[in-house]
Amino acid sequence: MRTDTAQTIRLADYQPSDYLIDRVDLDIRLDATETRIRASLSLRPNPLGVAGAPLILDGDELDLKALALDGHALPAGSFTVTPQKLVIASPPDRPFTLLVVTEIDPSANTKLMGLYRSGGTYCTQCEAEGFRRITYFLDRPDVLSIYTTRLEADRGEAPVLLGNGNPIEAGLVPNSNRHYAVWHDPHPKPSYLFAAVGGNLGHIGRPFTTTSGREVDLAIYVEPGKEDRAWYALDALERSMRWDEEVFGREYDLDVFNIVAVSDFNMGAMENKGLNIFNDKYVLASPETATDSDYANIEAIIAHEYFHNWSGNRVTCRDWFQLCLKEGLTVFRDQEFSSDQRSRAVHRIAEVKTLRARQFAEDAGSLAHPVRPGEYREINNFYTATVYEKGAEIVRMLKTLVGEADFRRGMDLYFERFDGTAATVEDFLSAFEEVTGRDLTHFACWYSQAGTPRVTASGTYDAERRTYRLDLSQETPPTPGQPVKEPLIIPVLLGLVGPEGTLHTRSNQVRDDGLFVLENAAASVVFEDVAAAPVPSLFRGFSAPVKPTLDLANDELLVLLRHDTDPFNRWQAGQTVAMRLLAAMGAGDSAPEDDIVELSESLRVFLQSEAERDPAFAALVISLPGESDIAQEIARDVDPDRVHRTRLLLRERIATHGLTELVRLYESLASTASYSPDAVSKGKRSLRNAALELIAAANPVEGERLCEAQLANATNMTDRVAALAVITMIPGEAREAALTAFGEQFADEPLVLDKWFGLQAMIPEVDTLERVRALMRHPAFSLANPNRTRALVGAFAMGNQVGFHRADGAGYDFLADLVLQVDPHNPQLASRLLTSFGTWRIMEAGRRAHAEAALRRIADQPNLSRDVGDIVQRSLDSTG
Ligand code: B3K
Ligand code: ZN
Repeated sequence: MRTDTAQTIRLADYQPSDYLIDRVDLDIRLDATETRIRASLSLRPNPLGVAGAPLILDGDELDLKALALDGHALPAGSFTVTPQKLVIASPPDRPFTLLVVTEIDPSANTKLMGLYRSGGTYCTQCEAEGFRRITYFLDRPDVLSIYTTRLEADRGEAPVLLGNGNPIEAGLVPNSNRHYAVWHDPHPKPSYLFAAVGGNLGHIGRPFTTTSGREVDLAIYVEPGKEDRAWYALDALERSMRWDEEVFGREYDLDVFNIVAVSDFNMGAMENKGLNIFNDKYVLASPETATDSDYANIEAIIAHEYFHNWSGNRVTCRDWFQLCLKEGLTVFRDQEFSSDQRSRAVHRIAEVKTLRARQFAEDAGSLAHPVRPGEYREINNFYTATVYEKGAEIVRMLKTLVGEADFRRGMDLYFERFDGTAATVEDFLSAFEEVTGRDLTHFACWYSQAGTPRVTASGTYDAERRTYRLDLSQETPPTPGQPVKEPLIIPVLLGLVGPEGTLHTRSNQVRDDGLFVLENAAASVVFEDVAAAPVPSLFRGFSAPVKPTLDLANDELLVLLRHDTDPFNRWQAGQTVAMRLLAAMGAGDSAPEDDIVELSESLRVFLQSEAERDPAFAALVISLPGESDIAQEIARDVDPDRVHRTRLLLRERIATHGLTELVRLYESLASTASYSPDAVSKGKRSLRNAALELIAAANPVEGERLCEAQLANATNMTDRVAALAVITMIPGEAREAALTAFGEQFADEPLVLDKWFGLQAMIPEVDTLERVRALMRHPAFSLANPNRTRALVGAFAMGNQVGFHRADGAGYDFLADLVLQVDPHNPQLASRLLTSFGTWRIMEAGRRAHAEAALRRIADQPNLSRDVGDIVQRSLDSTG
């Protein structure tokens, strides 16, 4: 493998920049193949840098056309330039202006980093290091500048021209068919937040008045003709703005806020100052084309990018090691927003499901890394579940520890003190240390230590003394590069449960709200006045991102399912029992017949009492853990075929046991009301569709009939996709007919077609690979479009355990070939797909050997991108 260009960057080596750039004046003449950029940079030596150091500007595939310092062309010999770097050996030791003229070809930019074209629209993506693909620059987040951007383009090709900040001027270019617009952003920002858009776009919008009376023009730009589908996103934006004012005291700070939706985008969305750019998947929605989860994602991502305006933009990151400072915090903020807009308990369960499926798997696999990594070769490979989701859990734990009021005071202090600066994790924690007087040094280990801690708990009841003692201990497994771990500060929200619900007991080690803090490797908590042997309910609301092991019997867990006052732990109890059965059945132990009946009966009784009270919650309780969750739980020598069969078997048993109730439920939840994406309506649909899945598991013939009827009568995409997903799991002609009909009906709807590709890729059958290969020849398939590639190939590799991990290794070979095919034109997309090998070491020996061979084959290729080279090397290196 050639990774010679892959130099390792280390947090410990951080040095401030030797130069600063106070102002950036850009003049960008948009052209399909020859876009010219004149960048006038107001530079000065950084008092914190090395005096007299050379000025080294970053570039990436750039072509320098002109260079002048304070208006004079630089003499040859005083600078060196390559597509990657512009070095001025001895710049002046006073403020000076550098004019840099570059030319780029946006149409040839298939990496979708820097300035590129999506459809006919010019757009940018600069995080993390895309600005250097536009002009030579100090492309690092601790160089903050005030930007003025003049955009010029053909009036017909790009009637809309958008930049960061506020529009200050626009007009026609005399004697031409071109026009221009000038944008000024008064807030200093790093280059990764720069954005520009030019295109023929439709828009919707309306004014928003902030709490202090600032009038802001909100607008969302989309492909002409799709304007109607942007209203939900606009509504979500307004709710986000109001919520951030009310809950965090954060107000918007420009006269306009623009969002642009584009169809070719490497990720979800980007928080560029005043000009968010979105994958259209997270903007466009109509009942006929988007599902309930699409609506929920749009709401969450619109909020996330908006919240970055403070957590990320006003206070940015000193270096990329601090990525969690903006991402973990902003995920926490968007999760809180969604919880307030919807059901907190249901949302928490959904968050934890995602965390376990993605982050716990990452933390247990070859690519495990701390929330704040100590080193990287390619920063784009660190936009991970660990940085985002575990990063958010750390903020949530901090809030639990310091309490609601001090958390808000700490946040206020953080925003106030570090406004307009590039900050660190230590800066963030210092704000909370100051308002609480606590030392958070030990707590900070959560940022530097990878791996999911295991907490083991066991309880002893003393009937004579009426006391209950809980013994807790913690251990974090070794991860790549970190063999030995420190004990962490773990907030445990807990209570004791009896047949009437939570018991009122006393313990001087437990805070009034039920918080016990585990600070050492082991500790005990003693409760007094405990009248009868209780069942402990630990980690309520999932108060820490750990894996608890409880020595509770199944019937004790089922007491929690019935009686706990904490909804998260009610759900968790059912999942734990199911997981135990699945693991035992999958390990080949004899099927624990009594336990299966006991769980099935508990779920049946649960449905009778809860289905009506909280359908969304009920839907979660009756759904079994997924195949990859089960594989994670087994954790070694996994045979995905066996996991799949086991899960089908348990699902069938549970469904058959409760079939009468399930059919009744399915019928009673039919609705004739017009579609609304609100949480209550969504909950009813999700329970009805969960019931449909179970009915089909117990009786596939009846399942097929119901799916066909639902497909024929559905008035919205949620019910349509749910029925298609269920029928797709039943082999036979009915599913092929349903798939064909759906594909034809939505041939002109790219976002719906993505769902169609994805459902087929996830058919849990060994020969799905052949289906995927055939679909790659479908006229609508294209490797150039990230959404389409992820919909088919990503869904197969990440969402199909049986197909991707098939025993002959053909799934691995397929993905390896595909990664090598995508890498030259879009390394970020290729490396993201490659992360699906992250858990290869938990597979049984045969699969493991095939996976390793496929990885080695990639590693042996010359000219791998840094992105793919880094992932493949870490996947092979680790001892995990
Ligand atoms: N900050 C961007 C992600 C950028 C990814 C660069 N590879 C979106 C977000 O997290 O809000
Ligand atoms: Zn973010």
